[in-house]
Amino acid sequence: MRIVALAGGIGGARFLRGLLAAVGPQDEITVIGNTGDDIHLYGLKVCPDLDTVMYTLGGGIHEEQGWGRTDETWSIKAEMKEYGVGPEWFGLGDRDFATHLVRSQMLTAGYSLSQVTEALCVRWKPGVRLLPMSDDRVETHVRITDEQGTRAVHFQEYWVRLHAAVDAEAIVPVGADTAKPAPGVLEAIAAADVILFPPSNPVVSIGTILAVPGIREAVAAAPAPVVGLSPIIGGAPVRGMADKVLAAVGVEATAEAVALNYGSALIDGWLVDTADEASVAAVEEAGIACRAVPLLMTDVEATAEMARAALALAEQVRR
Ligand code: FO1
Repeated sequence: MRIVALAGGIGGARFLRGLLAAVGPQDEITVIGNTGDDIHLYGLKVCPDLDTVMYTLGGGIHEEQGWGRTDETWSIKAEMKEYGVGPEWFGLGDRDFATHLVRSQMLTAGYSLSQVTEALCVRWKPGVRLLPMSDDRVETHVRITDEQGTRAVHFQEYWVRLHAAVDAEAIVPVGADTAKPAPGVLEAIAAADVILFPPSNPVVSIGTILAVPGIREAVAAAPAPVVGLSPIIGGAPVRGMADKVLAAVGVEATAEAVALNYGSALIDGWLVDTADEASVAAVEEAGIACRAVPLLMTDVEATAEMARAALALAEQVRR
């Protein structure tokens, strides 16, 4: 079976680990990763979501944190601080730095981000084909108003420095309108037997991937069933601050509202947590097959069970 999954960072990566545990060696998984969170720091290109997927599936992730490398050290960051060079609020460890150095060196030499990602994955062997959504630069910016007035900040500044404590007034994936899907993205979607939306952020992760012209259209037109898993349980994000960015696009932070926002033109099936069983009927009324199952990714086996439920629902709704 050919499975395509659109994925953001931590939630997407953890779901993919369960998916890998649920499928067999004959199944092929292609992951289309969000690159709207990418940030340029110290002259280096940092791709947090691609790296989180790569490290998580490759066994190099810092498990508790969910991002960055295990057994990390922080000498470079400390040295930068001595030079008065920030940002101090973004944690790039020494081991992680090596990834950004290799990536940036290859990009400078003329390789595309997809080629670089493939090269990095030779080391990490994530067990999936990891494609960036686009080789073109896309950067999510968030419009906020604070004591400095109304301004746009990079998504990482909003998320990490400001902890999403200020209301997001608008989310803009800068560059997405002219970005092209990376090589292989549209082909993988068209050839998929199943397309999954993991419980990633529907606005700044899945939403950004879908904002690349051609990707949303390809998913909607794909012959494969499309099944999503709710990142919202009981009216709150399972982790992260998805409610903040949902408010910016006028979507309530409920499992039902997120499903309806994707809409039946895009998704055929939707999994909500058992805590949200009451929303199943409303989602089904909107033309989306819906089931309530446990959606807490407490460990790999519980996550694999979620993946099995998503694949089972895909079979039931096969177009
Ligand atoms: N998240 C944090 O909360 N604080 C950090 O300092 C931080 C650094 C960081 C460095 C590399 C990387 O790949 C991810 C990093 N993240 C950090 C996670 C990241 O900000 C977000 O969780 C994702 O971009 C959202 O998917």
